[in-house]
Amino acid sequence: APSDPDLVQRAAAAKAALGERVFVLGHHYQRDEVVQFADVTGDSFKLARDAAARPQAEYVVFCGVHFMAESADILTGPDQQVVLPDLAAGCSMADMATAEQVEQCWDTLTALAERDGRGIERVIPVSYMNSSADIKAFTGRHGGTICTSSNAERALRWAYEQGEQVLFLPDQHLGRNTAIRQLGFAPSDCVLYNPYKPNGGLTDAQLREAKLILWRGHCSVHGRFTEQCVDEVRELIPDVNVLVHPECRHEVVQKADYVGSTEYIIKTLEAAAPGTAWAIGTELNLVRRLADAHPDKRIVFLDKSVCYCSTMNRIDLPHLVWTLESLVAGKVVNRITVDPETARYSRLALEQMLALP
Ligand code: CIZ
Ligand code: SF4
Repeated sequence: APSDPDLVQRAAAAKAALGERVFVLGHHYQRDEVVQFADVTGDSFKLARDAAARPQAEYVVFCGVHFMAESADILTGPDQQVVLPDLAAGCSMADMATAEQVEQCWDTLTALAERDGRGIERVIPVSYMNSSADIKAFTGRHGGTICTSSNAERALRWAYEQGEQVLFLPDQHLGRNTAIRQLGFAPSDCVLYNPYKPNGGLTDAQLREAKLILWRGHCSVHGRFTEQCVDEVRELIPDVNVLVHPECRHEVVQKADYVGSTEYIIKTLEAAAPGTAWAIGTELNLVRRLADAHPDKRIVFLDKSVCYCSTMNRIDLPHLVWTLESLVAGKVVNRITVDPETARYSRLALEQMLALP
């Protein structure tokens, strides 16, 4: 639906009044009505870095979800205030690993290592960018690294140089897909740790022998694509190229032609020849925008049902207008802050990612 012209005009006026004092970041999964006001767009990692690249901006308005705004707060200067236009914009995947659950898992692994007469240092945490600041800090405290969907292979290879076993949080699919497709692991090298069961629902032997312990988290958007979606689109468009994000389930990734991060998906479509057909397995706002940007290619969504990220979509034009107008009035609403201790250890894990070979 077209945006309300009155709200468009108010957002533009408020943004103009703030000038260089505000920097608006827009994630690729945001609505068009919001993205039109973004100074930069990107995936979660690119936006966190871009936020830090504009130190003169007093206010960083993060049109994305909560964990992304936390990362921006961690990486920006002390005088910059990060604002999330709707505090209910969380991430169901990030919420699947709470600090308490992860500490309990670590206690379980520590106790097992002690019983075996081995150190817990053999276990290296690797956490996906899509996690809370608490989980990033946990990762930094225990000598691990953060990863994104672009560098998960490098992060895992690095981790196996530091230790023998990896605890991968919170997206089981990114962990499994990377280990099997890029590191050549067998499915049996991986176990799934269920935080709602004692010992993760695993035996001591399973926990001890697994090369990779996958946290039982997933993305509710990417997790919806099925093998049937791939079969159906291939039947409908025989020469279609199926391109999916590695947050999709392993069976779907195995059936796809290309697999990669948000930035990879964007670049692949830019480089694709005119007249080619593509079915994309990622969030729908992005797929629609890509289809509009490439009218010379046939770009379809890999599912027949609608598949937005509902929490991303909570950031809409009315929330953006309210946020910007509040800032004009000198009132900072919905500020996201990470406490200094958490920020310090999170930064360690993020810096480790940046130092990956
Ligand atoms: O699924 C997501 O939320 C992704 C891929 C985010 C990001 O920007 O990395
Ligand atoms: Fe979280 Fe998935 Fe939404 Fe990304 S698309 S913010 S991982 S729920």
